Amino acid sequence: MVNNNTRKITALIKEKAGEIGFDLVGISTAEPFYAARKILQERSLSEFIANDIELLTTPDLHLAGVRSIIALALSYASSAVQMQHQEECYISLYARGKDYHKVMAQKMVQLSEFIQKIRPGAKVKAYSDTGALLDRAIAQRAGLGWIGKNNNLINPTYGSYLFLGEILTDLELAADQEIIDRCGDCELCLKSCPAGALIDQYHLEAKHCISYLTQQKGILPEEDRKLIGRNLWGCDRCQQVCPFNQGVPVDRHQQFKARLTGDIQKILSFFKGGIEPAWRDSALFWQGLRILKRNSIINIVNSGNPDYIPLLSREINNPSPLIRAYVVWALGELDYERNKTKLKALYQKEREGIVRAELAKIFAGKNKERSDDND
Ligand code: B12
Ligand code: SF4
Ligand code: SF4
Repeated sequence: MVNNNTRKITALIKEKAGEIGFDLVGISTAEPFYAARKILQERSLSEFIANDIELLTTPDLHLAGVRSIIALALSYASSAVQMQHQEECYISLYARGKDYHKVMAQKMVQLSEFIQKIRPGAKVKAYSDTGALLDRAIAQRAGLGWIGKNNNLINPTYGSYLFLGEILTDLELAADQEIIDRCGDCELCLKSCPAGALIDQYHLEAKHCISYLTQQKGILPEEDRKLIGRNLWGCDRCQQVCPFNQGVPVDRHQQFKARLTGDIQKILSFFKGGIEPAWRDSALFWQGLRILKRNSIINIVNSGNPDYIPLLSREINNPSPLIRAYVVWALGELDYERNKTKLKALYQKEREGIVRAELAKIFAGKNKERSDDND
């Protein structure tokens, strides 16, 4: 039963959230997310989230006695929506500014402190992409938007370029109404996904998503390298085409203003201890420099531009076997004839299995081409 006192506290918290700078705030009840639980039982989850469906859908397992969840969102919509002319590869909007985990955490601490000031002893626990809870399902129940067919949470005013977070609390707060799904007959996102990762409405096959591939560690199969296309980090295609992202307010937060541009030469010139702070301080750095370099090399191959060969050749003795493996693959792909002497010499001295495997694949492929030509 929501009484006047509950309404008053809820209003105070919402007002404070606005003052702190959150674009959206709503309240969700804290019952388990039964509908999501059912969906998750039929989906394969990526390794970027805990594989524990109970934990993912039961707020009480995160904060004993939880009664309400304060759902929060910050817009990162930017004027730099498409790939810019001078760019060699695309960086998703969410990773062009300051790391949102830090920005969200700082603002959520401010709001949590306020809650404990007005209600001493109140329990609070905050997450933004950091917990084994479903940020989108919580935001949806709190009325911040609906989950679209592209799987993103969409708000009618701000679209889907939103970072989500939540504060669990044992306070009783007045819950908001859910927003009805407005996707209607539209299927633009499904039709535009370059990887075919949206295998059905509301169904993302995470392992095919380009965003997933650019974050996955290690050696990727060749089909996945191709799928990455000209994306250095993440992918925004299914959001770019969404009608609800057209004409939304942009550049609302200084911290998320696009600072990074897809500059392959710059990334390949970085070395451990010599990375520009704006790059280190972005959400794209969480898998480390090696993965960024790997993605740059994949982008070079996908550009098909042999002008990069001298730049790549400088990396042939890189101490990381992962980088060497991708460099030899790239040299073979861009211009085998021009690089074959170099590659064969390398095969004689290379001891690392992953690099030798890439070299062996190149030679086997070329031998096959030759025998096919002779048939
Ligand atoms: C792992 C992860 C990924 C993985 C896998 C994502 C996935 N959907 O499986 C990868 C790396 C691919 C990824 C990509 C992206 N991510 Co991500 N990711 C996460 C993370 C950590 C967990 C999400 C997860 O695995 N959920 C499990 C899946 C099954 O649940 P779900 O995505 O909510 O799916 C719901 C719908 O499918 C819906 N549903 C299913 N069937 C049906 C049917 C009907 C009729 C309806 C209505 C609904 C419905 O119910 C499901 C459960 O709620 C969350 C943070 C968090 N802790 O929640 C961020 C998060 C979801 N990611 C975020 C972002 C920004 C992105 C990218 C846009 C980044 C980019 N530009 O590259 C892309 C978007 C890709 C896309 N189209 O979804 C934001 C989303 C913000 C928003 N507005 O929605 C989050 C919330 C992080 C944050 N706190 O801001 N991500
Ligand atoms: S982020 Fe890119 S690859 Fe992933 S579902 Fe959207 S359009 Fe497809
Ligand atoms: S592109 Fe269309 S179907 Fe996809 S999320 Fe946006 S409105 Fe929904």
